[in-house]
Amino acid sequence: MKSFKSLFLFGMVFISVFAQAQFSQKPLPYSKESLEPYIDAATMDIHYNKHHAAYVTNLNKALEGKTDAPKTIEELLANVSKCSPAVRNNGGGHFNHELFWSILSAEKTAPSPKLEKAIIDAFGDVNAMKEAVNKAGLTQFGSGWSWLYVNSDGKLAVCSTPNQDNPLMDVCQCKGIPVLGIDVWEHAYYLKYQNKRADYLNNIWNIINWNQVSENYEMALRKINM
Ligand code: MN3
Repeated sequence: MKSFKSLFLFGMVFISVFAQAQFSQKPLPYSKESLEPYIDAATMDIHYNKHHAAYVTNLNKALEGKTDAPKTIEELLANVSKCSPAVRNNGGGHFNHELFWSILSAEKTAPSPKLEKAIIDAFGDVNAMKEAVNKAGLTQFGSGWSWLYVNSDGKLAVCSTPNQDNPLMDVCQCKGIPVLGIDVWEHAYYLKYQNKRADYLNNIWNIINWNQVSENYEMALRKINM
């Protein structure tokens, strides 16, 4: 009995010392056809099953043996300046895509009254916010993301980031908590829109899951005020 107990304790210590973060993709919350005609099924399939999947595989590979690395993706990104470029690119890629899938939906939704008020306070009206997000996405040179995020003052703001960076990263110029992110890498739109990034950005507002964005806004406010 005693030896069983010590074996158990040894096992627990072994697990806690050698446990490392293993990240995985959440299933898509809708079928890959459901966002058509705005995002086609082939793009969704390749984007989720190839691009996003590769970020997760490569993130887990980059963290192999790094037992002292933060265990949550948010913590990892907040300390990404101490990590390898592979962790920055693939950790960002994983977080950004999980957010992206969750803020899209074929269902018609609208911003919560609280989010709408915050948008009006920051941008004047909802259309001006959309224009700001589109402009940030359109002027992002090469691959990157356009963000609506809550800054450290608890205000909504817009910025774009290159590659797979995001406002959670300690290396990012604009810091805060993203509530909505639009992927402007060509792999997100090229099959349907070819070089017309502006058309993709204009169309994506037809499939925004405002219920999720409103929830993200509430969660961001809670975190900022913590
Ligand atoms: Mn992508």
